[in-house]
Amino acid sequence: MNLALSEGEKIIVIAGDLFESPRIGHELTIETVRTLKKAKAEGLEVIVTPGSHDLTVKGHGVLALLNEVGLVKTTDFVETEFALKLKPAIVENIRFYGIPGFKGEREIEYLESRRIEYGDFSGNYDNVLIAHVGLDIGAIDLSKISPKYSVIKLSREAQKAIHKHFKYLALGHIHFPVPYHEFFEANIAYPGAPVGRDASDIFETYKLRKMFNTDRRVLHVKLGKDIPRIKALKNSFNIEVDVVEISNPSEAVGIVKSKLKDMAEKYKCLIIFTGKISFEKYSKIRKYVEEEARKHGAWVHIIHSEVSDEYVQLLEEFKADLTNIEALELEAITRLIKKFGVKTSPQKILELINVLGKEYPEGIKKRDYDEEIVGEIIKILDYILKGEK
Ligand SMILES: [Mn+2]
Repeated sequence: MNLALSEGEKIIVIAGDLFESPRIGHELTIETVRTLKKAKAEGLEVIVTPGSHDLTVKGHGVLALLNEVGLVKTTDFVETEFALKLKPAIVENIRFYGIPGFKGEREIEYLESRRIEYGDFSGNYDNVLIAHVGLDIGAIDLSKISPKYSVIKLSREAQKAIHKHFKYLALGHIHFPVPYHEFFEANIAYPGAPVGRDASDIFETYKLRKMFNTDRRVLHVKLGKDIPRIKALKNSFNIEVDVVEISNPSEAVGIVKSKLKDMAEKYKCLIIFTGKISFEKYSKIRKYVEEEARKHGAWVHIIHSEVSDEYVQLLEEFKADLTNIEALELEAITRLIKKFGVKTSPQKILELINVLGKEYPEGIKKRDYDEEIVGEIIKILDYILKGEK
């Protein structure tokens, strides 16, 4: 809001996933209403196209509520058997069409097969397409940023069909800024998430600052006669991130303390790698480190793996998150098998849990898969019951 006002602009576009889920709690709803009321009082219009996280099957999420009371304008859509029909939201001389993010990424299918009905392009309007979709726009190889980003390159025909009508494509869904430059001319771009939603995004913020020498942002888009001119309004959004590797347990608290002491921003985030420490010691220092973070009002994310080459090259964050969960599970299992006197290794029990937690892959018959899983479980149980280590 403030960044828009500082540029003298009156329209804010949110390209989806304003919220983590379509049904948020009352606290956040009230806070959002308050913020949007202020925006309205300042003369700001907020246009929102729902993202995959904002949508419910029947479209009754909190975004619909905000639209109903006039605090935002959501772009409308109807899915028919053959097509996605869009109804625009019009503000001043701009007509906004919006492609929402569906579960299972149907939106990209609609774009590629050109089964989107936009309706009206007449009159003296600039047409803008807001799209919550994972598109490869050629500016950067997103698979190198994180494997969580799956993007698809549209065929030339599909691209042509869009750019024929639209002066600009405001994209959402990808949390990394693409392109990440400060000034550029383009008819398509991802601003990226201003803050983000999880440890992986916080780590991306760190990488963005250290390796790309830039920051999180919103985009200021000037629709001129030709290709729009874009300026990145960079901002820390009050978030400070640091990364540290601890290789000696006795240094852990001291290092964390000194790192946190130097942080000046309101939201302090520290990502800690502990892969060089044995698992037993790791679970001990974790408690002390978390205690220290609480004292500083900071958020810490401890990853029990080593800082790898990948990290230097842009670390693949999901893997790190998962090893962390496994580490916590192992800790719990170790305690339980001691308590119950089970004679097996914690790794075997973890293996069992992982097999039981497998999801049905697509295109496989449930029954066949069940049989396969039962077979695997019997094998592991057999191993455990025979008391082998
Ligand atoms: Mn999304």
